[in-house]
Amino acid sequence: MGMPKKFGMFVHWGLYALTGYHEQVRWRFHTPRELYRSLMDKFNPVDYDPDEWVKLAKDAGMEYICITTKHHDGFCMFDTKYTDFNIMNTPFGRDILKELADACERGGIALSLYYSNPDWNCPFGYNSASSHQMPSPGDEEDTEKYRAFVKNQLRELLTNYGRIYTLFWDIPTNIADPSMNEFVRSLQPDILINDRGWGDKGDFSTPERHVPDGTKFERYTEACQSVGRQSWGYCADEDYYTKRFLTAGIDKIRVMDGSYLLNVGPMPNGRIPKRAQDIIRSIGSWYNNVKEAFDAEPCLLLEDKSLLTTQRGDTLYVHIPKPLDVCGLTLKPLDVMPKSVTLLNDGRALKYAVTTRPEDKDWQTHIMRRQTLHVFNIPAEDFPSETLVLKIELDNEKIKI
Ligand code: FHN
Repeated sequence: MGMPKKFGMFVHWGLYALTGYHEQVRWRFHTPRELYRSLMDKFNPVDYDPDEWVKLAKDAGMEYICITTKHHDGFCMFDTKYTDFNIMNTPFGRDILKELADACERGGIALSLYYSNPDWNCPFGYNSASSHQMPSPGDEEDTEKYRAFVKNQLRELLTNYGRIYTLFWDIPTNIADPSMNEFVRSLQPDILINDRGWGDKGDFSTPERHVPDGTKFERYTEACQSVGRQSWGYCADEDYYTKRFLTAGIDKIRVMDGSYLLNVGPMPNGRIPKRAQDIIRSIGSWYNNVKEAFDAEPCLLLEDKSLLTTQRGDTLYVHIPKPLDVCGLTLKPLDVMPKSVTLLNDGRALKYAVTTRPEDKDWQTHIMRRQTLHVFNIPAEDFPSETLVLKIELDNEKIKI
């Protein structure tokens, strides 16, 4: 049984968007802290419209939005009393997170929070036990003081913005402190917490930018990926992934009963890049057409290992992540005559038969080998860039192999 919400939109947004390069731009360019902080004076996303973000996500079949409240650079996209390095001290001067939380409430979509353990702005945030650190001259490692700082910010985040679905800690601290997640749960008892916090494996695993092998996840799992390869934050020259690549990954994660968090990086003006919006809409159209195939158990391993299958009662779903070279498919060793075969990608009915194909005839003995279910005229060329999913309805047959 997977996580309650299956598909979400990840949002990496902060001062780094101004550079159009990468969310870790400060680290990559070794930018001194004060110079980077001066970006605050330029951040004024006047076109920010969280209702537009919520609509984009909901129309795509997404059930939650997870936003970076604070990335490694330490800049806070929310009104916090514990550092001046926050959105209220920019020309924009409004609480981005509060406006998103309100839009999520209006739109009936859940809100999740990303919080970075590394904090490059905090003079006592350096953690020699972890990665992604960027101390500045004069900083002093003080884990106790930083832990208190984090708890103070968590209290703000988990008190002031309504119900929070998940907490996405980022970059494990490698410091074992169960009190941190206990503190989180004391403020939001129903929250789900990931495995990147303070020495705690949390409620769910977080494979990132890859699809694990296997047939079904053994624990709650939220896989995350971005619409582009270069960056999670806004990148002006992004290498966007193809629809085929993204739908194949989403399909496999969802077949394994994982959830999928697909990321966009909004621009400095607050709008999600058009290309990213187009990808979310296109992926969403596919997802809405095929998602019933994920409300099913992974099952039946067909001889063709490139095909995935899921089953719910008398309904079998065949997932075809790779491009078809031919428009027919023999589903060995399936030899059950179905009531119907449908292509979920557009709902059309497909011709099928249980038949012996020429390659199944033993020409020496002319003995027909086993009959199998064959599906004809699959319109593979009408869907060159998305994972195809067949829905096969059987007659009170439980598929057993
Ligand atoms: O270093 C970060 C990275 O910038 C991005 O936020 C990803 C998203 O999960 N997390 C870390 C890399 O694993």
